Amino acid sequence: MSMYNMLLLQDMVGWVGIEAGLFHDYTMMLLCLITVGFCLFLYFMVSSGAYIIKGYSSSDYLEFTWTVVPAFLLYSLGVPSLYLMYFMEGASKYDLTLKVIGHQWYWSYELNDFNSVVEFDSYMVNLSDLGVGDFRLLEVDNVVSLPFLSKVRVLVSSGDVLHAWALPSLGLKIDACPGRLNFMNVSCLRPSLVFGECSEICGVNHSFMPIGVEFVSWDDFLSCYGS
Ligand SMILES: [Cu+2]
Repeated sequence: MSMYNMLLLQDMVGWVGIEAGLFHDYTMMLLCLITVGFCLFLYFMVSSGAYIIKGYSSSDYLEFTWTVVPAFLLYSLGVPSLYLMYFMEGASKYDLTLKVIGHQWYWSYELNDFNSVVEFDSYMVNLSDLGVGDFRLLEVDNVVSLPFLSKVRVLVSSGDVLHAWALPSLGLKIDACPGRLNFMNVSCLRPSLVFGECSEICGVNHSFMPIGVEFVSWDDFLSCYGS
């Protein structure tokens, strides 16, 4: 989870998050190289006194370079970006479906793969009810349990206004729009408890509708919700 002194992304627990983290690092590396390279170029140009534009008019070599180099840089960003986009589409077969409905200001969840429908609401735990070691503004009364190392399809919608269901440590975020069903794949690599928050300003208590998901083994998952 994110801490107050963190500068970069959280430790990722899912493939999409890991790939997104790698892409982030790669992009930052390119940006730093370009910035440092450009600053060095400017420095040497200015310090050598060769910065007079006149000397560079109609330079085929220069025009070729400033076309090819940015094109190559954009290409090297675009290819992994497209790869990541299709990677996030994920599998077309699922082990499980979780329905998430955003409300002002709580989340309700539904699992339909069992004999009877499992439905529950998830509210934030009030500050006065927090125990020692609990996370302020992140703890919820009903955590969603999902099996790890499995493909979970999450269907997201809203009962009132726009919300967004986000789990930063999985690299996932999806809008919850009223009258529309969005879906994404959630897959976690190891047992973990992940937190998220509503990521679309949805009203006065927008900051107080956190998301809590725990990834457990199939046995624990089935014993939690029944077979
Ligand atoms: Cu919201």
